[in-house]
Amino acid sequence: MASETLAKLESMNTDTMTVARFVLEEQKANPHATGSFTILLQSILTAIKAVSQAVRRAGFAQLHGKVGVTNVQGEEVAKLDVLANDMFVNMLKSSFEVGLMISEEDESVIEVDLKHQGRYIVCFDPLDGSSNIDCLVSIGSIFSIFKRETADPVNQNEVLKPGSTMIAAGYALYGNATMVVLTSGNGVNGFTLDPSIGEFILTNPNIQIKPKGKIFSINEGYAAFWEESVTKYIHKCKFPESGSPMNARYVGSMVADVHRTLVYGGIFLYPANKKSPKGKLRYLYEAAPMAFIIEQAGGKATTGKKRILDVVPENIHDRVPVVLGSTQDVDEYLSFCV
Ligand code: AHM
Ligand code: MG
Repeated sequence: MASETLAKLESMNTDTMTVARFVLEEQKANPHATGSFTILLQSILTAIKAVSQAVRRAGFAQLHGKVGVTNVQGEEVAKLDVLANDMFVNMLKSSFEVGLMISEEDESVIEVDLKHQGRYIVCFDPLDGSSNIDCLVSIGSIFSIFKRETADPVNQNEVLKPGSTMIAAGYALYGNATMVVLTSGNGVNGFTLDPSIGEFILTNPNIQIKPKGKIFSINEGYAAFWEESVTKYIHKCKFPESGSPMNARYVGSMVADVHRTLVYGGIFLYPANKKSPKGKLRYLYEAAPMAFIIEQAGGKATTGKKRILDVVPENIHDRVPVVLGSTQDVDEYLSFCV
């Protein structure tokens, strides 16, 4: 065999760890597992692949722009928001594993018909970072998974529980590659979509966040409305008593800002301000899943008053202030919150 061909063959990994294989292996290690979680996750990953493809093709397929209506949050809905939501809802329904869904795009809970009902509750933001869609800046999807405690008819109050009862969470980042980051309470792993085979491959095993970072991330356009604790903390990031000032980075897509924080370390803040006393980010499908991932990677996530995962939402679209990232950075922020 020609040496060039041999070299090519040797450089190909014939034993790649796909996300399906990874989850299956985790499931096999649990003697009580039934395989239903693997099926559920598979349906989410299929939705993510479809959304990723739609995001990449949006420019050719007339998928940029708004549809001309506002959602439950009072925000203008983008065409891709609608498409991504439909993909998530349809894939999840057809998995036969979900009883109830909460989507950022739907005012009410989405009950799955009896024929398709399963044991899980999934909350999701099908396309996060809507304001960045049309200018091609990174966007993402976020989801949290809870397990139903009863076989009774589904009830929306079942999901008004602290984030600490979540069994798994993840996000997809549609950036310069598509990556899925997952936790089921046993560490955090990142899988990159290999478009040539249509599979997510384990590329970032056991992600750990640095204890201290060099980047702070906040929308400074709201500085006039910040609480004093935020103003003082951000001032300290820029003018520390000792050492170098921190760098500022803010994408405006939570998935991108959180992913950077996870990979490079530092702190991401979307705190309360005088105009938005609960901040902007929604608990069930933005704040809580990201908090779970950050904690599982060794970081910290707080509202400024309490651990995010200890918050009990009163409504399905509740908002909550979010400060998360490297433990020492978040602790320093907390030292200003008295
Ligand atoms: P969306 O779900 O409508 O896209 O809004 C959530 C997004 C987050 O991704 C991001 O962190 C935040 O809104 C940015 O908001 P702002 O423009 O106020 O800084
Ligand atoms: Mg969102």
